[in-house]
Amino acid sequence: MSNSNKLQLVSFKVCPFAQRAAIALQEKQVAYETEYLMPGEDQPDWFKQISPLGKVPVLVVDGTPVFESAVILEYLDEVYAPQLHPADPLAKARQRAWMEVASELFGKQYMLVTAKDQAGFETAKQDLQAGLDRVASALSAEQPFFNGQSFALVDVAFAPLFVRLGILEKVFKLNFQSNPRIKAWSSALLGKDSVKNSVVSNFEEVFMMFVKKSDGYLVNHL
Ligand SMILES: N[C@@H](CCC(=O)N[C@@H](CS)C(=O)NCC(=O)O)C(=O)O
Repeated sequence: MSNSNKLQLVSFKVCPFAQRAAIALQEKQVAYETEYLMPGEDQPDWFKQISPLGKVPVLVVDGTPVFESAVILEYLDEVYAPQLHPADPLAKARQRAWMEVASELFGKQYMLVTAKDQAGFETAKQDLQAGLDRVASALSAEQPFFNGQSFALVDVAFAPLFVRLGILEKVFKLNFQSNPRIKAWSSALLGKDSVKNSVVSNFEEVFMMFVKKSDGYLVNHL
């Protein structure tokens, strides 16, 4: 175990997968540098060499690249305290599985923003709501986090979704949080310093620029 690795996070400012890594680093109070690339551009050769799938995030640990956000989270959780995954293998397996659901919902949220027509927008909205309803049924009855009182890696995985939904709800008068348990979870996640400090200070502006640039049904009709 080493706490003195030099860490560099390669990221896009709007990427929810990259935000996960930043939240875990913040939560564990680990020093790191962030290198922001621009989405949709031909990326530099050094990035192509360290990212086999051509995607962010990549966490470079003393020169060794680690890619895929869930893998990065698990690496950070093994090396840096506090441990955020449950120790019990079954509880851990279950939460890893729900982290995959979060990734799926990032995709639905992306489709909500980028859908070009009403049908695509409505489908994405329904899929997102249905997904949130499924997640609600998996949450602990005890509030506020996924497991109740303790903030876990599964909460890290979902938090970027709620950051973006919060902005979309405010700007476009949408409502994805009619379920009180989801609402309490979302509020608790958005209130955490690690979540607030995991994005650039003008994140809402940056995210809304991405929404406008997407030129979808959402920005043109709502
Ligand atoms: N499964 C990957 C997904 C990462 C991903 O989709 N990243 C997007 C940005 S949010 C990306 O880099 N896409 C390539 C591009 O836009 O050029 C993970 O969990 O890290």
